[in-house]
Amino acid sequence: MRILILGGDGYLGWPTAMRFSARGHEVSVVDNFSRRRWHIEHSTDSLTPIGSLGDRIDAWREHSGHEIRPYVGSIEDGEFIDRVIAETSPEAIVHYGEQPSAPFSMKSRAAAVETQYTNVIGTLNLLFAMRDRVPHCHLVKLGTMGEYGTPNIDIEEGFIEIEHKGRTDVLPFPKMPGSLYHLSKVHDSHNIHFACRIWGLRSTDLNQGVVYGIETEESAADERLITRFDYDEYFGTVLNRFCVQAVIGHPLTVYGEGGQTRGFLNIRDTLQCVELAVANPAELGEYRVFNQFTEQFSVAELAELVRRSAAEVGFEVAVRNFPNPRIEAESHYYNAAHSKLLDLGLEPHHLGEELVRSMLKIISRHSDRVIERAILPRTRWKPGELEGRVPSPAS
Ligand code: NAD
Ligand code: USQ
Repeated sequence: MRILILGGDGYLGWPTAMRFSARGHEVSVVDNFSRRRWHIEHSTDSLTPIGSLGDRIDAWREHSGHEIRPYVGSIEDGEFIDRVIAETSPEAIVHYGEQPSAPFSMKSRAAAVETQYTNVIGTLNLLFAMRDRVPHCHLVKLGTMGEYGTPNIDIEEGFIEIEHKGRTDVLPFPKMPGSLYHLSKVHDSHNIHFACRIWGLRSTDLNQGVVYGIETEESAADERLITRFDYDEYFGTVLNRFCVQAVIGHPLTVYGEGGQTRGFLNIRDTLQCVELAVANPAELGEYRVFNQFTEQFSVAELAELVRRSAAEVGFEVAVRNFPNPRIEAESHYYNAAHSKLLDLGLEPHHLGEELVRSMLKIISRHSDRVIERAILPRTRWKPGELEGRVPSPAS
């Protein structure tokens, strides 16, 4: 198949590009390197030393004999994305090309506007290019479990049957996201659903949980193919952060009570899920939603797992409850359906001590690159709320 990957220089996009390329698909990637730019702006960096996109593509060609075609530019530029779609004529588009961080989206007006502009307008540009150039193409869009928030009822996969005053209908599941980033994904979902209903496009919205892990089959084969791995306040996800903290002897930063429960999955399963979605496309005019995670954990459970696993290999790890910089429920009901990808054949890699120890091992190899100043949270959901309670980065 001709597959276009948006955000192909990112944490998930690069391993996905290699995976499809390894399977013999014709792969093109789009990226504007904004993730690299955001790191430069914050004086932070990926833990893993990643090469430029061009260097990684060269290394992949040398390693596999396969070509990946790069397009450098922003999906916010409608003319650019239209040209790329016309030139590559994709049968499937995997869309990772967005600003993915909740804290980044809450740090300032400028960052919130950039997040919503990149995510919402970028995706809208894409939908128009698809309508005009490749109306049969299947859009596999990365959404997020955080679109739903933490309602006090079971979370369904995208839609819910509602009975109201004696009548019933199947309607989009109510959304109550907890950050302006997560909200941008809700706006995207509405626009994509609209494009399927009105223009007859087809799409799978993958409401993904929090991803952890470093290696995938392809990236493990050659150091030059490693993906980025972030641990800073903005771009590190919780388990990845805890593993880095464990290695450098920083107390694990549990925000608040630690009862916040989310769906999680291994980066290897992200690739499996995306492959399954591409291999089993939605029908023309269909907008479907898969909840993409394999297990639920609370933040406190993850901290305990990391502490236990690290202790076995000689790391003394303290777990500390920090005042929560976010506004979120710290103890709540959470039960989310996630059977659709399993029905398509997903075979989950479950999280356990062995996996955590393998992450600690890789992190240890790069521990001299850790920028400790980037770990403690500075962004508050409600400025002033925690004044004097969130420790300063230096403390
Ligand atoms: P990432 O930042 O590593 O990857 C996104 C890539 O898109 C980056 O390389 C960035 O430079 C690029 N990009 C951003 N704006 C762009 C634009 N306007 N034009 C072209 N390229 C642009 O993030 P990730 O962790 O790989 O996440 C990928 C996607 O998956 C995101 O949409 C994110 O919201 C979603 N997601 C991630 C997770 C997770 O835990 N990592 C969980 C759920 C959903
Ligand atoms: N948390 C801590 N300590 C930390 C970091 C986070 O307790 O050091 C807590 C947060 O308060 C939150 C939970 O851990 O309750 C998850 O936080 P996170 O930063 O790992 O994840 P989140 O902000 O939700 O965002 C990440 C990705 C995003 C994706 C989302 C999936 O960055 O791209 O959409 O996970 S989900 O959470 O299912 O919405």
